[in-house]
Amino acid sequence: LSIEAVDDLRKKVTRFGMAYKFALEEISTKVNILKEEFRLIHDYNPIEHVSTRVKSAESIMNKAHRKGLPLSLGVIKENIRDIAGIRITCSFESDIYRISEMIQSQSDVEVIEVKDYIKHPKPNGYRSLHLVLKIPVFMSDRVEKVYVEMQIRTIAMDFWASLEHKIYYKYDKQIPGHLTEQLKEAADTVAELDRKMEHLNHEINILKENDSQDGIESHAF
Ligand code: 0O2
Repeated sequence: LSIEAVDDLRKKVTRFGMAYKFALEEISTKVNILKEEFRLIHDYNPIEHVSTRVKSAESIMNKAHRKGLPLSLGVIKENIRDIAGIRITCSFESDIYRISEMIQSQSDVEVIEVKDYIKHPKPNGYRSLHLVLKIPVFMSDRVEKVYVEMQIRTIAMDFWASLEHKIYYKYDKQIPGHLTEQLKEAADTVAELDRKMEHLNHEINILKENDSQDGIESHAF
């Protein structure tokens, strides 16, 4: 390769990475707007925590290799759809679907895929709602459409997933059978806890409504 060609490639790769960073900034702004506006209108905050990450170059290359893809920017851009990732943690399961609906209904967001691992948990017990979205990023000379993977889960689901993720890598992706079983049991307990918390929240909301009808003030956290 000539010096010019290497320089051109470097610019392309840098620009490639920037588009994902900008896409995450855009989607984070959308989530923050929902969070603040929802708190103002409904006096309630459905979002506990938000984190974003751009997949590392090494991890992108490993995934491309695993999927048998050639190392071309165009092919990677189209086939690896979780380079930009945003994870939203909520208190209750119903908040997950509320947020998902609000994001999906935005006119500049294209919904590519919805994977509902809450209604259909993975065999290991993993539960979360995954959305693959495509959003426009306005660059200086063009509009770049970028895939973003959004994971929405409860605090309890997140607790389970972070432990499972650590164990998965500790045992080099081969979790011993007795741990797999215990993880599945823990996932069932998490699902039961989420159900109980949802029920409690529902009862508290009814009490709050009755209180406000009786003129008693209540404050949401
Ligand atoms: P990391 O380190 O979190 O980025 P795809 O090949 O993307 O089309 P895939 O990989 O099956 O299909 O996509 P899926 O099912 O939507 O899962 C992608 C991400 O969800 C994973 O990213 C994890 O973050 C999370 N996830 C999925 N299954 C599990 C699970 O069983 N346990 C835990 N802890 N997390 C899970 P990465 O790239 O694997 O990892």
